[in-house]
Amino acid sequence: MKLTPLLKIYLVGFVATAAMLTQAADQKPLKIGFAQTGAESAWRTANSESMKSEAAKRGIDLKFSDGQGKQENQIRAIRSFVTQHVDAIVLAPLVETGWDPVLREAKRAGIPVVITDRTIQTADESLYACFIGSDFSSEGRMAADWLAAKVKGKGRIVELQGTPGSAPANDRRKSFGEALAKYPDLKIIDSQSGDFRRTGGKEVMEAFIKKHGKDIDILYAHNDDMALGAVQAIEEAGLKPGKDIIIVSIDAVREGVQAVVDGKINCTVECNPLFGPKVYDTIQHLLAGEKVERKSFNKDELFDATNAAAVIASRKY
Ligand code: GYE
Repeated sequence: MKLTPLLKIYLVGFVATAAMLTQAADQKPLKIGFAQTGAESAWRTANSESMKSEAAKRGIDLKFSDGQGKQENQIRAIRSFVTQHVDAIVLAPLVETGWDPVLREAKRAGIPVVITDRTIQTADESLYACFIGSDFSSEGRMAADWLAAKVKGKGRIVELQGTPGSAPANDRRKSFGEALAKYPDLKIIDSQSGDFRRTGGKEVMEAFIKKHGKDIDILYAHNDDMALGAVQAIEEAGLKPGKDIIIVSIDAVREGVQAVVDGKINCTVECNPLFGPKVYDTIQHLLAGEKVERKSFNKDELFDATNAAAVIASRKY
C-alpha cells in the first residue's frame, strides 16, 4: 500500500503519541495508602511527618488517612485504598486484633500491606507482607532494668498505660512487669490507661496522687506525652517530679529528652518514629518482586542524666 504524505503524518503522529503515553504510564508515581492511627502524641506527629515528607521527596502519591484513634476509621481507609487500586497499603494498627477481614480484602485485590509501628495478632500471617517498627518488649525491659539500678530494687510504682489493646501498651506493660520479677521490693501499686495522651497522663496522675498520696515513689509511663502530663499534675500537687517521684518513660521525643535535661523526667527509652525512608524502600523492593525482611526492628537507645544534655541539640523529633 502506498502511503499518501497526509497519512504518513498521521501515522508518525500516532506512533509518537503512543510512545509518549507508554512513557507517562511508566513514570506514573507510586500510589500508596497510609492508614495512620491518629495524632495522639508527639511521637505520632513525627511519624506522620516522616511518612509525608519522604513521600514528597520521592514523588510518591501518598493517600494519608488519620484514623482519629478509631479502628473502624482505619478499616474504612484500607477499604477505600483497595477501591482506589493503590500500589501498596501501609497500616499503623491502633490495636492488635480485628484486622483479618479487611486484610483479606486487600490480599484478594493483590495489594501488598506493610504493617508499621505496631504489631498485629492474626490467624493468617500471609495477610501482610512484613513489619517495620520498634521492639516494645525490649523497651519495657530497658526501662525496668534502668529503674531497678536507679532505686536499688526498691519502690512503689504507678503505671500509666498506653491505648488499651495496642501492641506498645501490651508489650511495654508485660515486659516491664516480667523484668520486675527479679526485684521483690519493686512493686506496681496501681496501673491505668492515659491513652498515650498528655491530658490522659495528667488526669490519671491526679487520680493516683489523690488515691495514694505520698506512697508513690515512681512513675512508669508508656510514653513521654503522658509522662509530661503527669509532671504537670505532680507539680500542681506541690511535689517535685524527678525527685519526690522518679519518672521513667518511653519515646525520647525532644520535649521528653528536654525534661530529662531539666531533671523532671529521670530516664526516657528511645522509640524512633522516623521510618518513612525504610517503609518506602521496602515497598519498592516488594513491588519489584524482591524478598524483604519479615520483621525489622529499629535500634533504640536510652537517655538519662548522663547523656541527655549531649544529644538534645541533635534530636530530630
Ligand atoms: O510510643 C506513643 C504513640 O506506637 C510506638 O504510640 C507507638 C506509640 C508511641 O502514641 O507515643
